[in-house]
Amino acid sequence: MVPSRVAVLSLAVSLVAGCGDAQTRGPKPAPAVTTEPGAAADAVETGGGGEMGEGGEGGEGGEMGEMGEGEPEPPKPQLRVMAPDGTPMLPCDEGPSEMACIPGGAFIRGTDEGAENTRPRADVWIQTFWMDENEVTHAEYKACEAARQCPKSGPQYVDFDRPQQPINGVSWFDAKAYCEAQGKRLPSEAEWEKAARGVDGRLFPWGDEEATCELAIIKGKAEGRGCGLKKRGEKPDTGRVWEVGSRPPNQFGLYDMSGNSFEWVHDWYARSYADCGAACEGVNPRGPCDGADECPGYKHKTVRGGSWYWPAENATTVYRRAHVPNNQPFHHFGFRCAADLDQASRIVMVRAAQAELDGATAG
Ligand SMILES: [Ca+2]
Repeated sequence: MVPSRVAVLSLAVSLVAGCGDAQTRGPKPAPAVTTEPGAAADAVETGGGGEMGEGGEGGEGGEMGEMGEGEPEPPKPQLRVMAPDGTPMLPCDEGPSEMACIPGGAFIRGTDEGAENTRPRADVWIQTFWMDENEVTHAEYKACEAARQCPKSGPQYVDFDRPQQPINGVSWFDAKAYCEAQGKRLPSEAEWEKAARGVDGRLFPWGDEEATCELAIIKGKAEGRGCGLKKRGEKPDTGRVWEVGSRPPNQFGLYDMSGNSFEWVHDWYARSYADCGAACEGVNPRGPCDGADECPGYKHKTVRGGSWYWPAENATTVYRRAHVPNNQPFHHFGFRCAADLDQASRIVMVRAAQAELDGATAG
C-alpha cells in the first residue's frame, strides 16, 4: 500500500516527538504539520526508515518506505508539528529514568457517550511532557517528609503503609508539595487523560475492554475490593491498594492509570468541559482560572482513574471526580507527578552532577 500523505505526516509527528506511542489505532485526531524549511532544529525527513509508531488512518503499522519500486523518491520537505495556534511540538530529549515521555500532539479528550461531566469529546493539544511511570509510593512520600520538604500526611486505614504501596490520604496541597520538592509538578487534567488513554479515545489504558482484576486494581465483580486482597484489622473485605506496578503498563509504560489509587491532578474541577469553555480547550488547557491558586466559584480539585475501592466504571480514562483540596472530609487519594521538558532535563542534570560529586567524595 502506498502510504497516504496523512500517514506519512502522521509518522513524522511520531518521529518529531521522538518516542512514538506504539499501540495507537484509528480514529485519531489529525495532526497539523507545516512545512518549514528553516526549522532545522525540529525538522525531520519524511523518507526515513524505522518502524511505524502510529498507524495513520487505519494503518496497522508496517515499515515506511513502501512507496513502490522504481518510483522516484519524493522531495524531502522538512516538517515540524505545530498546534493550530502555532505552538511547535517539541522532541522528548532526556528525562528521569522513573518517568515516561508523552509525545506532543493532539488527543481525543472526553466522550459524548459518558456522564455529563465528561462531555463533549474534543481534540485537545498537549505539549510534550514527562509523566511518572508509577503512583508515588508510601516510602517516597515518607522520605520527602523526613527531608522536611513535604507536610506530614498519609493514610488513616491500617495496612496502607507498606513501602511500595501508593501513598494514600494526602491532600492536594501535600501532593503538590511533593512534586515540587522533586523538581516536578502535578499533571494537568488533560495531560493525565492523554497519558492514560493515548491519542485515540480509548476508554481504558489498554483499549475499550472493560477493566477486570487482570488489568487493574479495582473492586472486581467476583473478587471484591482491592481485587480480593484482604486488609489486616476489623474490615478485611474493604481491601487495600496493591504495590505499585502490579498490572501491565499502558502504551507509554505507565502503570495503574486505571485503578489502584485515585490520583489528584492540578486542575480545579469544572462540572463539564462544556461548562469550563475556553479554559478547557485548545493547547495545554489547565482548566478554570488556568489552575491559579485562587479561582472564584470553584472549590474542588479533580481526581482521576478510579481505585481499589470502586468498580470498573470508575476506572475509565474519562471518569472525573471532585474533592476539596484540603481533603476534609478525608479520602484515601494518591497522585503521581509530571514534568515539563525543561524540568525533566534539569532533573537529569542535577542528578548527574550529584552522582559526580558523590563519586569524587567516595574516591
Ligand atoms: Ca491510579
